[in-house]
Amino acid sequence: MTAHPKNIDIAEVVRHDIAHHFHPFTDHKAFHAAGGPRVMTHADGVWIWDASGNKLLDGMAGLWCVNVGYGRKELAEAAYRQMLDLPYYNTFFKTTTVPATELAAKISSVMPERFKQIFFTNSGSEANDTIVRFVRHYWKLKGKPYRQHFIARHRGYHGSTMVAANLGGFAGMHGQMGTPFAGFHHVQQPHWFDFGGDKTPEEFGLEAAADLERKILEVGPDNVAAFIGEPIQGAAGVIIPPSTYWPEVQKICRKYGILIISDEVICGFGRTGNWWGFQAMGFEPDIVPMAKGLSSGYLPIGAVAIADHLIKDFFELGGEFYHGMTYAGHPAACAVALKNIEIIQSEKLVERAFEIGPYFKEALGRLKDHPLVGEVRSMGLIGAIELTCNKKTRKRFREPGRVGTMCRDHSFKQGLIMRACWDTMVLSPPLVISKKEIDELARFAKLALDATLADVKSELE
Ligand code: PXG
Repeated sequence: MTAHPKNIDIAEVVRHDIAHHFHPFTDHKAFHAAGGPRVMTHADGVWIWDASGNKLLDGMAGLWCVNVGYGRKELAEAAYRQMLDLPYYNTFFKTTTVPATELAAKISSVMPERFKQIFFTNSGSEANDTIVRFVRHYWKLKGKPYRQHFIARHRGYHGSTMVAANLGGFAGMHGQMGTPFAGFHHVQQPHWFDFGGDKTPEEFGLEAAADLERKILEVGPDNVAAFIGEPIQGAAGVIIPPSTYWPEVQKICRKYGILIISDEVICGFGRTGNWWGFQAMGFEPDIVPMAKGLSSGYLPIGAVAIADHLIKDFFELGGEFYHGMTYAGHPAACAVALKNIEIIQSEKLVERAFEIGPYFKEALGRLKDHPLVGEVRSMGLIGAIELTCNKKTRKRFREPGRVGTMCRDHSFKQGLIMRACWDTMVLSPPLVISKKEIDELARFAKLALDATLADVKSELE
């Protein structure tokens, strides 16, 4: 597969895009000044083509989501068949559809025993909104209406709806959305590279967890409803916490009776070489939001899994839960997600990510000696390359994000889609990536680093 078979008038698409398309997370002035969008047209496996015929290795699986890779006919067929049978029906008012019910059962079957009930949404953001609604009502039912506060991490990412952005710890998002909601708090992220100083990663992991306890005591232990965290923070730059962090967080939450929410929107469905990130990190959550890898991005869908001990009281005492979206449990999205999980199971993609993880780590490890690289880290098929102007002290370049963006742009030119989270280069390829493709990925990344080095050599210390 090379150029797209259809004849596309790229110039016209770009013109229309600039004239009419308001993009998410985009500085439009700069974007338009740079000539508008790169138009993606088709993809297969780990490869994606743009309208000019450039072939790129998609090191980000779209936006951390195309776990089974591109070009899966079975998923297109599942949507097609379901749309002919029943394109839409709701799951309100005591009705269901076959795919919605089958998918709920399937998700439950790949989770620990206690997760039997699944609530459907259309995205990860909606999943996290749902959780805040659920948890606040839950604590009222339990006779503790004061447990309303949520604690999350600085630079945690939990979505872009108002509530999800409040849970998230992105100062830029908070700054634009008006007064942040009361009751959302943020604590130290377990990012040793930036904040660990002279401590060992293990010491720093405990220190980051201690910041959670400090915040709990500040808010008042009885006022805290839940702690939410991504097992590995994705959008913050693939922050893999030190081994001491999550077990300590769990201990602290249990000590004060605080619920644990494991945001599995990126880590779920095999990304870390385990079905769930909480299994990789060794903790046991009460609530699990998921999206992305649930359908490998082929159709939009999200979900929330809730443990039995919460569900029991909620169903018994809660009455009607006044919450739900028109497209919750959309039949076509559910049919695709169901088939997607079947593919993950039949092709053993979780086990595959686990087995190929060390090869990915070794390939990234070859970049460690590069003058720009302060650290590389990975787990399963998610990884990061930290850029620094001083390898010894781990100092960052001036103007966060400037050098990362350069590196990302060079990476595109070399044929690799690698994303920059400020000055951390991140990778999260489809779980079907082969060893040969991992070698290519590392080779392209090295070329991108070399080209970036040529631009910033004078700034190295
Ligand atoms: N939780 C996590 C951990 C996420 O990564 C969401 C929730 C929200 O999901 P939806 O489906 O509402 O987008 C996400 C989404 C980036 C980037 O720049 C990451 C996400 C979304 C957009 C951009 O890395 N993650």
